[in-house]
Amino acid sequence: MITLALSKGRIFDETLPLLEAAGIALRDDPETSRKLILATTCRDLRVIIVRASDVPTYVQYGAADLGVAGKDVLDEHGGQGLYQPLDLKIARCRMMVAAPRDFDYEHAARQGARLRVATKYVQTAREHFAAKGVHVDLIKLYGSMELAPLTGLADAIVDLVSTGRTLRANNLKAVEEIGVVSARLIVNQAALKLKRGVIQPLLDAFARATA
Ligand code: PRT
Ligand code: MG
Repeated sequence: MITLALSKGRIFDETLPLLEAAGIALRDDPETSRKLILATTCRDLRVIIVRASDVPTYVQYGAADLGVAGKDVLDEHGGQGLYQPLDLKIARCRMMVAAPRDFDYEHAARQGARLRVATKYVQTAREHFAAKGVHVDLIKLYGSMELAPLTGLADAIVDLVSTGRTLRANNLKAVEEIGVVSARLIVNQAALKLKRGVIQPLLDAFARATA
């Protein structure tokens, strides 16, 4: 038996078609069922539903053999113990710095300046501003980053942007791109060696489905 860790929402929704392309369907619907372990039509595969940011942890410790996680989540986690064979090219977005529409970011983020930045992505933000030579006071948040500059908590935020509608609705603008983000298939390194017979065909099917 192998275990695939997914998170509810866009990761789950966009991974389903890839599983279907591999000839695998789910026996339960996580949106209506309260089950956290879902059976599939493949006897050797089950799916577990965890928080998006917990997917790398489950795979790192081998509680799940495989998982699907955003590059944003993997960068924050660090990727220890994980083999990253595939960019699934799903759940795409961009990691951006954003600030109030009238904020002079160019001036505020010059070398040697000091900036207050609120974000869920502390590692990513720290590396980005260190590379620019900008000192940052990082304020860790767990959600609704957009509120931070509107309430005076921070000058700017680091967050994911897909359509840009959330920024626009809150009088914010993207001022800098940090990188492009998509979801990756991750595999526990030990599981890949011990269960290659079951895992490899699934990797091949995913690779064909994303090609
Ligand atoms: O929601 P929860 O706290 O449980 O976890 P999560 O937010 O990590 O999970 P989820 O399902 O929201 O996101 C899972 C993955 O989807 C992320 O790790 C990203 O890799 C990817 N992804 C792709 C996104 C987006 N697009 C996205 N737009 N994740 C979040 N957003 C948010 C963004 O943070 C912002 O609040 O959507 C808002 C902006 O969207 P637009 O369309 O208004 O620009
Ligand atoms: Mg979310």
